[in-house]
Amino acid sequence: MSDKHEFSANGWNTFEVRSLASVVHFPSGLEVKVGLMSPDREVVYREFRWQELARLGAHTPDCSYASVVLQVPECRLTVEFASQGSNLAVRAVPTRNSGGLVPFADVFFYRGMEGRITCDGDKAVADAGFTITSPEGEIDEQLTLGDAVTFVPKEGNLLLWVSENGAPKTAGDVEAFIDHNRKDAEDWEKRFDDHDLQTAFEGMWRSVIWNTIYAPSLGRPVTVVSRDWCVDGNYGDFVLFEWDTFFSALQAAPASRELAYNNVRAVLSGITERGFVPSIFCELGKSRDRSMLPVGAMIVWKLYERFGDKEFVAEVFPKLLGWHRWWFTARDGNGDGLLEWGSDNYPSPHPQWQAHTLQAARYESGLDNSPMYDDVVFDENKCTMQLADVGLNSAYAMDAWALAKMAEVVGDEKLRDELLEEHRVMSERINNMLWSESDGIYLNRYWDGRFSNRRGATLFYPLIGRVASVDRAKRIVKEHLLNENEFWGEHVVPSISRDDPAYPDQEYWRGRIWGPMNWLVYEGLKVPEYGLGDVAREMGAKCIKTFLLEWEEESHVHENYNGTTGEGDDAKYSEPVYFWGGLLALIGLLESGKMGWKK
Ligand SMILES: [Ca+2]
Ligand SMILES: [Ca+2]
Repeated sequence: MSDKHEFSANGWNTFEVRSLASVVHFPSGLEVKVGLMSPDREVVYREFRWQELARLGAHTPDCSYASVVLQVPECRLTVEFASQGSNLAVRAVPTRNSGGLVPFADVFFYRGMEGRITCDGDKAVADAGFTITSPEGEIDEQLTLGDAVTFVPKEGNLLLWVSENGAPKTAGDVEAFIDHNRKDAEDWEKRFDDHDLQTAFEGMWRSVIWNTIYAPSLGRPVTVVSRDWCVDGNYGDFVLFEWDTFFSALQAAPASRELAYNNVRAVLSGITERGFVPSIFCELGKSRDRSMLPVGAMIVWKLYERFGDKEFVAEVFPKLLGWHRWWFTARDGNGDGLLEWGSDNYPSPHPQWQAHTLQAARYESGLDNSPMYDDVVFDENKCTMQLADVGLNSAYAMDAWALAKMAEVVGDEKLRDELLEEHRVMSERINNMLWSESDGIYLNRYWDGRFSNRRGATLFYPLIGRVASVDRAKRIVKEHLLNENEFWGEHVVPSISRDDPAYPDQEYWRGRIWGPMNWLVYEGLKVPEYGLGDVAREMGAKCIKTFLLEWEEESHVHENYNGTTGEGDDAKYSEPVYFWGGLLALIGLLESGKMGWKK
């Protein structure tokens, strides 16, 4: 494990949510933002979002190097940032340039941060002792917006050099500095000899680090699902969905322990007064009415398996345990010992979020429009659905199991035994009440006793929850997961069975493939006692293939993928660079056995 380039909240990084072509220095707040202007120096582009993305380049956690290729109608623009300590070099190179556009750089202080920058001949000086120069460039006072200083090249490409009390450099020096850091970053990123695995690793990691932004209202950097969601959206300057954010930690872990920890800490900092991690935590507030699938303890356990860090387990354990204990105070509406999804009667900070409705309870499931909940009644008095959910109950059992492992790590054997007993009791209930012998699978069950026949991939969660007996696990996998009329196929695992009437919708949780769901199914196959390693291997290979289709073609890491074709862009609701599509890559990489992760 290399921590040569370990992530830090301080230093230069691509933390500015408003543009992919910018870097900010913390704690000073100095920012450099690259834009494009016309040959007669009219600004044409000042910010770049996912829509302008052509290729996400290499990016070390500490931003010793980061590059991105952008595409606008007139040209392609390659932007590179290289840093070492407080020093920063920037290079922006347009190609295929039909409009003759010229790159420029605004240098200013990040919104809300104190700082002054002034021109001094052909250089600029900024608070905190920074000197900014552009070898073979000049300052253009006409272009400048507000308190910025704007640098333009005299001809050709833009080069910029920022240093703390440092001397200006020649163009050759700056280019050599950038080239050196690029080579070093490529060496750092190189993990696999196999081309497909290496490419998948790059996509998985880059989708995380490029979605890591600084949120002024949170006062720290954090990985958000998709950075564009935090620009003028419904959430404010950051948004942390519960399971998404824990998964961002899992996905960051192969490249950066500190970013993984940072994201776990950030999501846990949103815990509500009642002790649960809210479904939504953002600048506008929290969803105090609801939580989401409890994956936190299992993911922290996975981080422990990778890093062996007892201190971190001890740090987060009390919060995870408190959240675990909230579920039965609020989500067993009919008192039968099984949990239902729900939403309490708390005001919603945003009209789109809803609260105390069936839709809000569906949001708690994380599976917003899953056909599994099409015919369910929301019980307003109990604040839950009138349906016991296999996925939720199995995740609760998984949570108890993972917390028991953590209790052992922190040396509390009594608590460990209590949690193991809780896991046993919960498993017994699920086995007694949610198993359908005639169907050979666990099924969601209405309060009136009927089984629901809407089959989602959550019905495989009794494996990762270690709820299923070996016989039942093998039977579910053989008869359902590997059944091509239901869940198996070229691309796996569809969120709803292929023979469900809603599968052809291919819209969101109506049939599409999702990284987090796949990881929960995959890890179930890896439970040693089940002996399903062959199926896991096949699944790993399929996941890599699906992931590479979009990543290699368009640098896309999709929110979700078509269950039949593996496409990402064919649906209205599938963000193009939403990090957790990278969990498909992670599954294949874990399966390769070359990831440095204890199994
Ligand atoms: Ca119940
Ligand atoms: Ca595509």
